Amino acid sequence: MTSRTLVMGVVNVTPDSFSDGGQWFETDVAIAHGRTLLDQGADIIDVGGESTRPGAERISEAEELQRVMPVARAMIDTGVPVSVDTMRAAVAETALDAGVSIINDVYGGMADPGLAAAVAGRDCRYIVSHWRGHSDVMNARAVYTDVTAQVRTELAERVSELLDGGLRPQQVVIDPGLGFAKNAPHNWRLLADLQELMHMGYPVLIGASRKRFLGQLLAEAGAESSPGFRDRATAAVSALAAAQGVWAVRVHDVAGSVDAIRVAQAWREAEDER
Ligand code: PMM
Repeated sequence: MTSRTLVMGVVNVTPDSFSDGGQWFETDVAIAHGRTLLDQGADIIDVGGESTRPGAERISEAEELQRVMPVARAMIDTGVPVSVDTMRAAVAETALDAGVSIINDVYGGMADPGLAAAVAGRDCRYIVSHWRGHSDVMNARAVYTDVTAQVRTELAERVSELLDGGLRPQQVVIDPGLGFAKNAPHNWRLLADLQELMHMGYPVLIGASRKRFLGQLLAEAGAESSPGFRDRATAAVSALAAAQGVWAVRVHDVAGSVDAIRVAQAWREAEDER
């Protein structure tokens, strides 16, 4: 039987994320939100303390730990696999010591060269995203002649450097980094070419949830398009990505994607029975 796509539910402990900014900033509220996502069927909880929003200010390591660790610990206590969204080696190490099973680095190890060493030798997965620069420069770097080929090549180079740094292939998950140095046509092209990423031989994670390219699609159709109205479009991406066999989707609204993936899974299983 084909394995089901996993749902990674997002808990952003930040005052300023674009999609859910500030809503879960208090520790207790963040923990309660994580439990709600679990009740809704999340397979993994992703805890992040630093916003990747364009123009977002960097926070200190101490502040990041203070935001992330209490929530990560509470989630680990529930027994669910926990992922920590960080670009800092020191945060990754503290998180791994506490029992986190996935380090989610949207910077693909490029923001902190110590990250590869921090995760190598540990019993964890490492999500390597395609990344071309911090939010202040990423729009200027959204220039490609063939986005899929270039993202593939750049991701392969990153992975190979990380493997040279001691990471094991079984730890690697790749992510095209939708919206990071990519405009809407780039994101759609990468989704349409998902099989080419899958052929790289690593599990693939897709993070489309509430992103601006979905807002643009809805706005063009005259529909409500602010981040809070992008969950149905996100669930549609989850269904289509699951139909392609991706390892996981990272979403804010878990319930919608859980149902979407149930549909995709039933459909795939019926195909397998042929
Ligand atoms: N997108 C955001 C944050 N973290 N992690 C991965 N692996 N992939 C993504 O696409 C991704 C991510 C965007 O920020 P948000 O949490 O505020 O939506």
